[in-house]
Amino acid sequence: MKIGIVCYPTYGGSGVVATELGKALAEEGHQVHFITYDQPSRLALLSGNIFYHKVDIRTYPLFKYPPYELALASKMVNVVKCEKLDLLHVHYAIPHASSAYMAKQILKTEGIQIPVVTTLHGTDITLVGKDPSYEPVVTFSINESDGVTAVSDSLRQQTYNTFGVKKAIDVIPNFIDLERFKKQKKDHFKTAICPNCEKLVVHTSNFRKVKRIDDVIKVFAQIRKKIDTKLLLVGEGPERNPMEELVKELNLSNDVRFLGEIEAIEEVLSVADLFIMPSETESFGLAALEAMACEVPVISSNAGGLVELNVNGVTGFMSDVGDVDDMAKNALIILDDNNLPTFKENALKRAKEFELSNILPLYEEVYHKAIEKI
Ligand code: GMT
Repeated sequence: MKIGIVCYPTYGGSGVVATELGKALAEEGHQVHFITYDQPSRLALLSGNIFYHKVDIRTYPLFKYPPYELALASKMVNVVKCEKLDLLHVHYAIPHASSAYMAKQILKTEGIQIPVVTTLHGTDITLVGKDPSYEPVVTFSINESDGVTAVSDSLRQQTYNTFGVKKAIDVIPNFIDLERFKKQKKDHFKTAICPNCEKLVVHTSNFRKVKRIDDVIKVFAQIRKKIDTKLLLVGEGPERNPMEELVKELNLSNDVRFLGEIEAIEEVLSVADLFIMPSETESFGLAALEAMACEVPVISSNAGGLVELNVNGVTGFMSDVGDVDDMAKNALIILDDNNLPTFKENALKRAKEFELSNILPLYEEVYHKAIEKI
C-alpha cells in the first residue's frame, strides 16, 4: 500500500506512535509518506520506502493565526495526487481529521477516492476536543472518517460518552519495539547518578499539568524519608520551572535531577528501579510501556487507559489520582529488595504483549477495511 501519515512531529506520544508505525509499515514493504510541518523527531529517512513532505505554512500580515489546516489539506491533496496514495492515516483528531475530510472532498471533485483513517490518541478527545470551540468539528470529522481507532478501550468509551460519534471505533493499543526498548548494561550511568547504590526513580513526560509532576515529587519525598533514592525527571514543558521551584522548596535539590529532553530514553530507563506516572488523564501511557519494556515497574494513577496497561500488584500498583500517600506506600513495597526482581520480571512480561509485531497487523486490517469500503 501507499500510505500517507499525518501527525504532530513533536515529542508527544501521538507523534511517536505515528512515526514508529510508519517506520514499521515501511519495513513490511509499504510505501509511507509522512505529511508534517517538520520532520518527525524519531524519523530516520534511511529507508527507500519512507518519504517526508513538509507542510508549508505561509504567513501574511493579515493573518493573526496562519491557517495551518488549509495548508495541510492542500498538501494532502497534492501528495495523494502526485504519489497516488491508497490511504491517509491521520493521528490526533484536531485538526488533522478535519483537514483530511477537506482534502478528501477536494479529491472527489477530481474523481479520486481516498479513504481516511483517524487515530484518536487522548487529549484530542479528553481535553481539547471536547471544548465547545472544537467539539462540532471533531464529532463531524470522526463520523466522516472511513476507519477510526482509539488507543484504549477507555478512550473509545470516552469518545462515545462525550461526542455524538456513531462510527465504530477499533481499539488498537500503543506498541513497543522490544529491539530498542530493552534493559541495557549502563552501569557507569547508574554509578554517576547513584554513587552510593541508591535506588533510582524516573519520570518522563512533556511536563504538562495533566502529568501531575508535583505528585511525582511528593511521592519521591516520602520514599526518600525511608530509603536512599534519587529521582530523574526527563522532559521539557511548561511545568519544568514550577517543578524546579517545588524541588527547592521541599529541600530535595541534592537528590532530584532534571535532564531535559533525551533521545535515548531507553538508556535512562535501563538503570531505573521504578517509574512514576500519576497523570490526571492518560489514554494509554506509552511512556509507562517503554519503562516496562526496560524491566521497570510502574506506580501510576488509575486514570483512563492506564488500567489496561499496568496490572495492579503485578507490574506495579495503581492509586486514585492525587493519592500520593498510597502511591508512596506502594512504591516502598516495589523497592523492597525482596519484591523488586519479581516486579521487574512481570513488567517485562506484560510489555511483551504489546510487541510491535502483534499490533501492526491490526492497523493493516483497518486499512484494508477502509479501502474496501470506499
Ligand atoms: O500525553 C502525552 O505525552 C502526549 C499525548 C499526545 O497526544 O501526543 O499522548 C497521548 O497519546 C499517546 C500515544 O497514543 C498515549 O500513550 C498517551 O497516553 C496520550 N496522552 C494522554 O492521554 C494525556
